[in-house]
Amino acid sequence: MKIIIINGPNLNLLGKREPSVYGSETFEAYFNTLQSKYPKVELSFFQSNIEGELIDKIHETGFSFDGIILNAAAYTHTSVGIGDAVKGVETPVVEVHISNVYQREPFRHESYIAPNAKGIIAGFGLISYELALHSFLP
Ligand code: CA2
Repeated sequence: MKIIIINGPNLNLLGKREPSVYGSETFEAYFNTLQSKYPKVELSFFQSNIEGELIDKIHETGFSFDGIILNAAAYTHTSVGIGDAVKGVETPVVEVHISNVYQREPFRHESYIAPNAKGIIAGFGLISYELALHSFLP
């Protein structure tokens, strides 16, 4: 089973800034733990701060992978382009957020991805990614 985690803008700062909101673990460290916990899953990871690169990666993996776990970060709330990319591919996409976006500012309550997502997981810290992974397991 091939699953990719795609992270959007500023998530490269995880573990380095704002630990009260996003925790103190880097994503690379969390990803290594996740990979070793699920050795049968072919797990890959991509992060970009650039909207078009995120769209390209959704296109590149969206017809051959079994699942996309997408934290589009701030682009979740602004990007018609990423929303359209999610709609346009065959691979199911689970929208993930580390924080509970519904406890935060109203602009974070909107998502251009949610209408075409398989499901949404928010508010469980980095464990949100593992919960999303579970949704793809047999
Ligand atoms: O809770 C999430 O996962 C978010 O997708 C994170 C985004 C935010 O814009 C969304 O509303 C919710 C922000 C990611 C920024 O990540 C940082 C991590 C460490 C330090 C600074 C930013």
